[in-house]
Amino acid sequence: MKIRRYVASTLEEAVDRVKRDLGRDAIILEVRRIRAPGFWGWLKRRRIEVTAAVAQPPTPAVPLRQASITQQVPVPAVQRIRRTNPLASPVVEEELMPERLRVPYNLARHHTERLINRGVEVDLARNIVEQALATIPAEELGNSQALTQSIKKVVMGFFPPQKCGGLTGPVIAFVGPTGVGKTTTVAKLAAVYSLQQGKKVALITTDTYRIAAVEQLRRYANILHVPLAVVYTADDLQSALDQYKEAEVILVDTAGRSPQQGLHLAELRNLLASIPDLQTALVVSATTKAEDLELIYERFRIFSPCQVVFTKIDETESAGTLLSLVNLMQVPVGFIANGQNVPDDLKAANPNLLANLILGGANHA
Ligand SMILES: Nc1nc2c(ncn2[C@@H]2O[C@H](COP(=O)(O)OP(=O)(O)OP(=O)(O)O)[C@@H](O)[C@H]2O)c(=O)[nH]1
Ligand SMILES: [Mg+2]
Repeated sequence: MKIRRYVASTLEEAVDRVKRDLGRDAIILEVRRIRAPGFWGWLKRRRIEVTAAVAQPPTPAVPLRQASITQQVPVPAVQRIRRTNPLASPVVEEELMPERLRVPYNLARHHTERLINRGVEVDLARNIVEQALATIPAEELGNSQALTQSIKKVVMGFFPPQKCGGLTGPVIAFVGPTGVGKTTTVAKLAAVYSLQQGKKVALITTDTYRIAAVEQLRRYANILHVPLAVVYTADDLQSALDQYKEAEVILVDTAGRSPQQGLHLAELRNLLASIPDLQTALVVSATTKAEDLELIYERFRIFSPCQVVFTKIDETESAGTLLSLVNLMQVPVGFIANGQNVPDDLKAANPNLLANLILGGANHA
């Protein structure tokens, strides 16, 4: 009898290889979920190990009955696999795992699952926990608190330092997908700069596509007693900048564009490119699905944003998507918005605040 071992990512793949290699008469002796050896192996993706056997071609010296094992087990391959398949059983893992690794493994798995539940992508979550474990001394590997603290440090390290010294101006444009809260954020920041910091503030809007959009910003401008210019063309923009040259901070609101509207985005980029010393902030809602982030990043990177503003933090329990975007763009988070109230629901971001948001507060064990 020829006995062979096959390791593959899926059961189907392993069985295919058995069939190709040993033929259709092969029988499956055992199916196991395995991991790479050592502690790190337990944190990696599991593989499937299939042990299969096939009878050697009969020789005259061996009676045919003994040589043909498949004849003794006339069961279709799939059924045989089901019978011996322990894939659904976590008991196998427990049995296979060395005793000393059981507690740290379960702890690492718990923390990884928690990150995933909070919106962190699977691979990123694994990566964070692996990095966190790497900084913990061996004797502390089973200590949940040590792992919690280490995870927080790793998450904090994901936020790059400020590139443009914060959103200080003189001119700051806010770009981003539709309805994420650009205009509301402009109003909140206008209040912070003018009321709290006593700066001379002016507003410009390029969002002339909807009358209501101009009206929305005009209401805030009137309440705050700051001037507002509505610009339609590059010339309008130039005259508004000339008109507001005494202002310390000029906030520019733009029309929301879906990431699909590449052409409109290019037009907007060309318009904004005429502004000297412009800082651009990308406004993204924390409720954005992880799979949409990549497109947002691809389309809005043409603006070279120097900061991200995360809005609608109050609307989600899983702010982990924030980490994916920052990881993708390598752009610092300047502010987070956690509600509709102008100006109260806006906070300056820092790595500690962001890590708590992602991990679910200080007690995230
Ligand atoms: N819950 C919550 N709602 C917010 C937040 N920021 C803005 N909003 C609300 O989201 C809605 C859209 O806000 P806007 O500021 O008009 O969004 P926008 O990005 O300017 O939209 P467009 O100009 O149409 O692309 C409004 O109802 C805001 O009150 C926030 O942080 N949390
Ligand atoms: Mg708007």
